[in-house]
Amino acid sequence: MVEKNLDFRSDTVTRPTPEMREAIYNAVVGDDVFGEDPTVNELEALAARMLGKEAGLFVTSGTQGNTVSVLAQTSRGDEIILERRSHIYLNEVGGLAVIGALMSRTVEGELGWIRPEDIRASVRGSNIHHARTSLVCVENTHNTAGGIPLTVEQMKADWEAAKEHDLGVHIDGARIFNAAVALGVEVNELAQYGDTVQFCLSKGLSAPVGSMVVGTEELIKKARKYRKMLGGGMRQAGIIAAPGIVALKRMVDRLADDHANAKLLTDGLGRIKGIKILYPVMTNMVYIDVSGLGWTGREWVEACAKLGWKSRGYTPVIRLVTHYGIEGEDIEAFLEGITDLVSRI
Ligand code: TLP
Repeated sequence: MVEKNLDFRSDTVTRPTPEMREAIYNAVVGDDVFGEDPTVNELEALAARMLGKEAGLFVTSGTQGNTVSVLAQTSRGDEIILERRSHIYLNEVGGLAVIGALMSRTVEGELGWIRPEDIRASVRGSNIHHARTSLVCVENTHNTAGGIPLTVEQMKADWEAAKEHDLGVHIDGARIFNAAVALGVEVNELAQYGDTVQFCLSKGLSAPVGSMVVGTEELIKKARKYRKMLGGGMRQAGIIAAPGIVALKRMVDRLADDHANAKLLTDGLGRIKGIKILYPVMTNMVYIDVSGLGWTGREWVEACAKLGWKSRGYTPVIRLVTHYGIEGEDIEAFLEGITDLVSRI
């Protein structure tokens, strides 16, 4: 029986499954800073294998994973290319500048995809006045562009443009498994186009804590050192790595249910006059604009609360995320309730 979690705010709210809780209890642990935690080592090897990389690193969060990946591939004073609404640029507390002393060169993507010609056009030349361009960061799925999965072809095109200029590529793949499931491809087909890939265990995959970074032995060695610098040497971390192993073994295929529920939600909300669906819904995110109802974001949040749901909205544009703990019948009940509330405006 799945514990209900009627919360549209994010897939970060997912709670560990009973199997994860059992794995936590039974985890064999050691000191991970000495490389001696067998459970962490197993998780790192599993993640690397699944994504087709040489090595893996367990980190505390997506933000820490992105930060150590970027640091491993850049030097102070470099410029890096990012999509204008990427999470690394917008939502990671300016760590690039503060920790990496890096400059950001942002480009406008096409539904989150950085066009290869924009990579080529953004690379600095050898002019003595210019910073060195060293890295491109790609986000898949792209969160603020509607949870859109970038295709293998799109990833390949960006990779090729980057490599023409000897740039590194980092994939912020917080939800790369959602992308793979939605596209019907193996995750390593997407991951092959990143020198480093960060993905989250604690979002749709429902582990309570943590993310992974995967890449070459050399890059992971550097990233591990930066993780230590940032306070991410976690000692008996097998306790939190154990549910990550369950996440990778058991929770990937079910992401298709979250995507189906997002579609169900989209179809229902799309039938309500005054609610506008903002992006194609391909994974577990639905962005809507409720201003056509005459509602603010706050009024939407209050309406959801009346129905027993948590939602988040600072503006009339709302992101609804489906995840473990939300079933099709919950979405149907929500749609019935919200349709009724709207009809009484
Ligand atoms: N995203 C969170 C919030 O920070 C917005 C969410 O609710 O979606 N990359 C991407 C694409 C992300 O969406 C997130 C988290 C991260 C990185 C950072 O992960 P954490 O929160 O583990 O540091």
